[in-house]
Amino acid sequence: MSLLDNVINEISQERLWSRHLQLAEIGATPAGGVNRQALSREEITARQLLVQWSSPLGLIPYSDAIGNLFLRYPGKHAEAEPVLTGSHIDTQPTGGRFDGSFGVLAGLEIVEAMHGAQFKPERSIEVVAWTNEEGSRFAPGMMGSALFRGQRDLESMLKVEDLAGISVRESVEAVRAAEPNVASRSIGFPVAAYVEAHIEQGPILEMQQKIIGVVSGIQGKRVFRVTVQGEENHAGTSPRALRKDALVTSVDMLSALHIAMHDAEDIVKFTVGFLEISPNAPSVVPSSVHFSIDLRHPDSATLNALGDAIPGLCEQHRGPCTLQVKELSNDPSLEFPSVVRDVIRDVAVELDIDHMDLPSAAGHDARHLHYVCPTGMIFVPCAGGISHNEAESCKAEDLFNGARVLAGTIARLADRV
Ligand code: HGY
Ligand code: MN
Ligand code: MN
Repeated sequence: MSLLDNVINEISQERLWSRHLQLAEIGATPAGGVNRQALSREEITARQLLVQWSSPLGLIPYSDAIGNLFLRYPGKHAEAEPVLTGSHIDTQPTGGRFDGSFGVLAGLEIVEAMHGAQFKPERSIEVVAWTNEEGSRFAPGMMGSALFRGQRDLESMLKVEDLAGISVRESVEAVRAAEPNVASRSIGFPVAAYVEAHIEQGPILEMQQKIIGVVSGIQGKRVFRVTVQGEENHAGTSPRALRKDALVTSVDMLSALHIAMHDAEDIVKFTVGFLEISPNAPSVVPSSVHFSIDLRHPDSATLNALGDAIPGLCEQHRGPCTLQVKELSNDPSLEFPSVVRDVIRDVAVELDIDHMDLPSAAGHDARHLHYVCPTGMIFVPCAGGISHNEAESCKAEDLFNGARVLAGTIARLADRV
């Protein structure tokens, strides 16, 4: 047996599964999901558990100024750029047990297997949990990986606040204060390769009865935040002609947007998932509405054209209100390089695991790492393709096979110098 076989044989389905269940207890919801939002008290507890699991393996923990957490498994050449693998452990408020967590726990599992097989790669391997992938508590999402890439400015991200007025800055400070044993490092460093394992969050693998998805790329996404400002008034006394009802205006705007973004083929994905009315009182004419727009399309030119139309459409339908349309992120579609996809596919073939190539309709931190180093992704199925839902569910055996393919892929990439 080769050393690589020894590593793959050390992957434990039972350990990997039980860690998913243990991690899911932190922020567990009554409906069986997880609410562990970015930089929350729950995420602090989850990070401590990761560090605790990694310490018997001799992994060295680091975090940076946005709170990205790295667990380093040293290779033979300390000075060589490391290979990174991981994902995120923050969730949507009604998130599932596997979105993000699988990539981080699979990363931990493969270094545990390497440690067990006494496999020391040429390059160091780092398991990473990126900060605020979901972008639910603090927008925009993928804050940690975007900053790592150098796409955003740290100061402006630290100023972002949640709905309660708590800033990213004070939240990161709380996270890092709770981790006195985690060394500090600066944001962004050279990386040899990045591979992220993730649940598909869509139905294709399950429908095709495949276990591994070799991800070809990620579809483009633009995110907007719209503010409609009207005027608070009395629900019984104010005449319609004098009202500046921010909700009536928003409903009209949303209807126009919905019609404009509709395509018969169902390729355009247009979602308004967040809407906040103020003062949100039954007998008060709403004075302001904030809503989000999540727009996705695999063709960057189409995404650009549709996204560029949004401010004008909103303006046409603003009625008596004032309007602010702010674009929070604009990421084009991308294709991962064959140099990583080929390794993933080769490993799946060698392990005799059913696989297929497919694009990612969801966004991932791998989007940003793509601009740092050769990057790829490994998908495993989830039941019914359901995700961003407390009912999200996966089979232990699929996670196990995903980790086996990840182990082979990372071991190979980390042995290239
Ligand atoms: O919505 C997204 O695709 C991101 O992964 N949260
Ligand atoms: Mn995710
Ligand atoms: Mn998600």
